[in-house]
Amino acid sequence: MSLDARYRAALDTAGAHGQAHVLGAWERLDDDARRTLLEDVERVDFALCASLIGEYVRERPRIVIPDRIEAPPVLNPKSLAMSAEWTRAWEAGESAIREGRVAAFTVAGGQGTRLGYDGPKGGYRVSPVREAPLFQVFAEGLRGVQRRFGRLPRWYIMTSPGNHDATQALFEQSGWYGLPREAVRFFTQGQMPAFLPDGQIAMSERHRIALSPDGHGGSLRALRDSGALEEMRNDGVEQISYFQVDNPLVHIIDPLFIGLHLVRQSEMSSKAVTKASDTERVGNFCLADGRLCVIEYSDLPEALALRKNPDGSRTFDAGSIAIHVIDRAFVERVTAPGAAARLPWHRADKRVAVVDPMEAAGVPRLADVVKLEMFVFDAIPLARNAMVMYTPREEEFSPVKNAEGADSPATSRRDQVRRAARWLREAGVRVPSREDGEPDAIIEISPAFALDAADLRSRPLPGAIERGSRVVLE
Ligand code: UD2
Repeated sequence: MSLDARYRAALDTAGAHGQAHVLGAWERLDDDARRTLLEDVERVDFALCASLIGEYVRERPRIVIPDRIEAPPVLNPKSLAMSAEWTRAWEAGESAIREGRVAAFTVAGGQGTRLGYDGPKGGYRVSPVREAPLFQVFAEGLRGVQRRFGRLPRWYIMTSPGNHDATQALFEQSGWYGLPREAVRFFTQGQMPAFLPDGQIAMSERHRIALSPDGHGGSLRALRDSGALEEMRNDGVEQISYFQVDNPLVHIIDPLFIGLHLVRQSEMSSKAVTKASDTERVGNFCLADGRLCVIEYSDLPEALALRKNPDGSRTFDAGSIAIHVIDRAFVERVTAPGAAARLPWHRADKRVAVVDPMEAAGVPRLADVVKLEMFVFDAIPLARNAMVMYTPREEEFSPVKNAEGADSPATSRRDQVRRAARWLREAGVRVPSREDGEPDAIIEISPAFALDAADLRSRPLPGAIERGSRVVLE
């Protein structure tokens, strides 16, 4: 189609939804800028925007907390140890992995602004000795799965238009982090425009719509739109092992978790940690009107966050760490055209530089805008038999989110070393301690070498770690 025909079609659609201003600078743009603008405009679902503006932009959506809200049942896998269900779950999980019915899935489309790192977060060098990037740690986890179960799971990675090329370049430059090229599949998530308070779509430049990723909840429809779901179905993938790009401790494919998901016939299962504080910045598992759901920390009323049980323990104590097993068929169901249940949107208020495309000068000014995102955990209440199980924080959760303080590179490296020391001690290796109790060595265990403490016991190990040394088991 010619540029002019595309322009007329775009103007028709945008105009029909009261957003013709997005093309307001057309006459003042050269052809390159026109092409870029059309690409942006063609990415916008104007009908969807129109349906959301009233509810989420002009009005501030009311966060409705149901009257009947309770702590959910959270499975503690330790309490099942050696039971018949435990044995069945192990068998079911291991066979699913061996038979190639499980794919790994990383959501890596976020903008990672808090860490202050320039580039896709998966390229961040996170490991304590080798300084391996997050993507490498996950790739080694997949190789560990292959070593232990005889099958290399396919790895799906969701990027966003803003970091897609840079992410793919990281893989190319690193030789696909040691994986066969065909084991890794990328796809790009959708975007949503930011809105001015009156509902007008905001422009970041006169030829650019202020677009940002539509949240990790957008991963479900991106799985569908990209063809990944169909590919999974053709390849016999039934379960998707979902995790975020920022947590190097994640057990990317966990046979027991997958097995419990299967024996309990859950469509979407989640891992939780005991919260570190009443108001820790993680989602809270709740039972709302009898259905399992997650309420984000920012939406949970303080009274509920602080609520205690008669014995003094915290009522809402199960924090979401964004690790899930999701049935491929469930994603197909909730993303089917015309599906009855859809994920809600969440509003975030930001202050960003915008331009008025109708003004000849197009000088940027700071403005309040509304961004809309979907969260993947909002799919939990739509799932049959949704299940949540505890995992020890020190075993599986130490994300890199902030440059300093909590959830920073320093705390994540510390936790990687602590876990490595614990696994080694459990395997009978002597690990020296400092006076403050921390391991007196910097130790790194590649997930290719061992996936967990039990796996480590079957590997060739030294008798002791030397005080003050730097050790890598890979
Ligand atoms: C998320 C959860 C929080 C808790 C915590 C655990 C939300 C709203 N909160 O908090 O409950 O589980 O993680 O670490 O989810 N991403 C995309 N596309 C997007 C937005 C995000 O792929 O459009 C990815 C991003 O690359 C990252 C992950 O989602 O891997 C989490 O994003 P975040 O850092 O915005 O979430 P956070 O830390 O606020």
